[in-house]
Amino acid sequence: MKIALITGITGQDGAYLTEFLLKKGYFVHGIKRRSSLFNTDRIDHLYQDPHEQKVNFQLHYGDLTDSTNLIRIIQQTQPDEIYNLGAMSHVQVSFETPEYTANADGIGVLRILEAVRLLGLTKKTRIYQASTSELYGLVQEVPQSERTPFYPRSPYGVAKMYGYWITVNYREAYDMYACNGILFNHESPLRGETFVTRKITRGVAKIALGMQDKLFMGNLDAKRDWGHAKDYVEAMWLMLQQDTPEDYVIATGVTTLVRDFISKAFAIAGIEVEFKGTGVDEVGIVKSVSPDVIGVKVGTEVVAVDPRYFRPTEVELLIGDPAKAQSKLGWKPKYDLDMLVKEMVLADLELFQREKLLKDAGYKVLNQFE
Ligand code: NDP
Ligand code: GDR
Repeated sequence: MKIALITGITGQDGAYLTEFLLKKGYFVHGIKRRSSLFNTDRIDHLYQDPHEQKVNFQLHYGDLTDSTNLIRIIQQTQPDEIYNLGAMSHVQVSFETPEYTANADGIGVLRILEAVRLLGLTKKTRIYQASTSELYGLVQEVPQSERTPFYPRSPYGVAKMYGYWITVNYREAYDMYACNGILFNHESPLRGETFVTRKITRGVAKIALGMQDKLFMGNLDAKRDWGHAKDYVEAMWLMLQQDTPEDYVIATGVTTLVRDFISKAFAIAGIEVEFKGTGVDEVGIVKSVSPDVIGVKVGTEVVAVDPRYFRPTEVELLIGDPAKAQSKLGWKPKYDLDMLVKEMVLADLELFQREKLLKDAGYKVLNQFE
């Protein structure tokens, strides 16, 4: 039985990758952070009682900023594959917490590589590093490939650039099997609520159900190459199954404006929105509504711009060239953007329909401080 160790197991990709590896027959170890509330929602359905026999999934407390604990966990688990997905992954938040981001997202990668080297596991353990299209930052060329120069535009991107190069350096210096997956944006119903796609699909669902009036957005002109996380975790695994370790771009090759993602999401909920105005004065107005939508009326303003969500330096355009992954890994995404948006909007409609039903039935969470 192969053994995998996943950092960032409680995140979006960690959840999909765990499910994928368990199906392949792996024993999966995951590192979760201690938090004051439960933070394992995304993987609770995979939980196995450690008192049972035949357990093949186990969580360990840890943090990428603590090498002592990484060395101990790697020593205890002796993984064949490490997937380093843990990171402070929000670009805008990295402007607020730049030093922490550098520590977790940059030096954290070094800690993993060094732990494997110090423990004498360089020939046994293969390492996947979660690199990112944010490395490209300010546009140098399109589409962006493995050969495109980097120009990161945020503390997150800069920290990830260190992670990228230290992975390449350890591969070359110590002959380690270590790969960078340069993944473009990938989303799902499990996406964190403050990333743009999930913020939109949650907002659209609430607006359609009459639970929210408006969606306040940042830069509507940004363009992203969006794929589905389920497809992308398969690419991570494929990278670690090759004869030689290499770096790969994982993307769909299609780019879309934030504004168009919003229109698509509203359309799934039965609401046609048209955009008017420019810059901070741009708004999205309801043009038509299908008869079963109760929450909105034609002519209502449902999208507005709030400059609070603008970034000090923005990445305007991302579009990836997945040719190498297609030819060498045989990787091909199963989802396109329309399938992704539909899955996300329907999942959020279901989520908030349940919440609304409870509220309408008079259910109220008791607040001990009231
Ligand atoms: P999420 O934000 O959903 O998950 C991040 C995970 O990292 C969470 O489990 C989080 O724990 C954990 N984490 C955060 N800080 C630390 C730390 N100091 N020590 C240990 N664990 C930590 O991200 P995604 O699943 O979307 O992304 C996975 C990885 O891929 C990240 O490294 C991200 O930067 C990278 N990436 C993501 C892309 C995307 O579009 N999704 C594209 C390209 C790269 P907790 O749950 O406790 O917060
Ligand atoms: P990104 O994702 O920065 O590409 O990083 P995000 O979804 O946060 O932003 C995408 C684009 O949308 C614009 N935008 C907004 N973004 C957010 N979050 N909220 C808004 O209200 C809003 N309005 C417009 C942003 O300015 C940006 O241009 C993600 C993360 O998962 C990283 O960890 C990963 O490395 C990259 O994708 C690839």
